[in-house]
Amino acid sequence: MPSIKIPRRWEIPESGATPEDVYLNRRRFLRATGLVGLGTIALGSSGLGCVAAEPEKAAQGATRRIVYPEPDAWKGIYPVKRNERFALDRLLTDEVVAGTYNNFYEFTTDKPAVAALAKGFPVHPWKVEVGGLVGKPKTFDIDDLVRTMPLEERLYRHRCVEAWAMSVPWTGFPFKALIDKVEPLSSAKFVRLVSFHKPELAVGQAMQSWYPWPYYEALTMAEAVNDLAMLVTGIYGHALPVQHGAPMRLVVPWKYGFKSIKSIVKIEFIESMPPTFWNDVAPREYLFEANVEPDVPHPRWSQAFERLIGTDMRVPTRKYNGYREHVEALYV
Ligand SMILES: Nc1nc2c(c(=O)[nH]1)N[C@H]1C(S)=C(S)[C@@H](COP(=O)(O)O)O[C@H]1N2
Ligand SMILES: [Mo]
Repeated sequence: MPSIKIPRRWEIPESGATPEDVYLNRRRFLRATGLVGLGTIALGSSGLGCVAAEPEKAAQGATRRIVYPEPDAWKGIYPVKRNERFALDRLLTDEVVAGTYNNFYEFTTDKPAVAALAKGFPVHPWKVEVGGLVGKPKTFDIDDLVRTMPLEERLYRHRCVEAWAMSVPWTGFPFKALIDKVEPLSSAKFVRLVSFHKPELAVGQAMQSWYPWPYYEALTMAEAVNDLAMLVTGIYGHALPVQHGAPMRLVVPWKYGFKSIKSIVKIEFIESMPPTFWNDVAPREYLFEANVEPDVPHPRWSQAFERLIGTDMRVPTRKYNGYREHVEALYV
């Protein structure tokens, strides 16, 4: 079991924020904690109550625009060529819909509020430590990864265990390309991935201290080197916005979304099956394997159908999320 760290302090992410961002973050924070009423009273008594309607409009505007990180080092990288082998049988999800409906508990459990709370979270510079049972452990700089790895765009379905789904154009490279660089030993049977731990900047990590931060996930080696498993650095022809897991996240589209860990800082090759975040939090509900299985209900809801976000459509869920031919050999 990973050690449970108690955050020492928390604050609303303000580094590099404009006054409007700060205001927005406070409102989001108040809403996320159910303190909106109190906040309104406080604002009213300090004489700011009279402008309450305007910032609410600003808040809406701010969440309708997706903020893509654009450090100089990534200039000219996106968009990249699409790999037509990964086609979709359904429409792409609207970019703003996907970017304003996020699961990223480090910021908040309130999906529409993640983008605003994540805005300004520093994703550059960023390092990813890759080690464990490998011949060539190495700490990679994200700038080197996006410059040297074979980036391609793929259209993938995404199925959250909560029974909503989307289809998005990810940009990234096969996980296998990174694995090959570090030369895993034959004793490596699993690969474990870890997200950042910054409760001073990620208010959800600070406030929800009962979760075993940082977020951690894992795959078997065979899953990690599967053709579909991607390390993703971009979406919709841009660098990943923070809410989607900047600067680099995993995408394993035949598994429930919680396996696709965001904002990775560490990748470790190990011998035996490690614990994973959601399996530790609720072992009856979230399994290590977590393959999309329409016939296996969650203890509290059916997994037979999924809601396509941004539409009124409810469609049948497919085994392995429609990727049977790519992955079924892994599970015989
Ligand atoms: N670090 C981290 N990674 C995470 C999560 C999270 O809360 N923290 N949520 C997961 C879940 S449940 C889903 S459905 C997807 C959502 O990705 P999206 O916001 O890009 O759609 O991210 C996954 N990766
Ligand atoms: Mo999810």
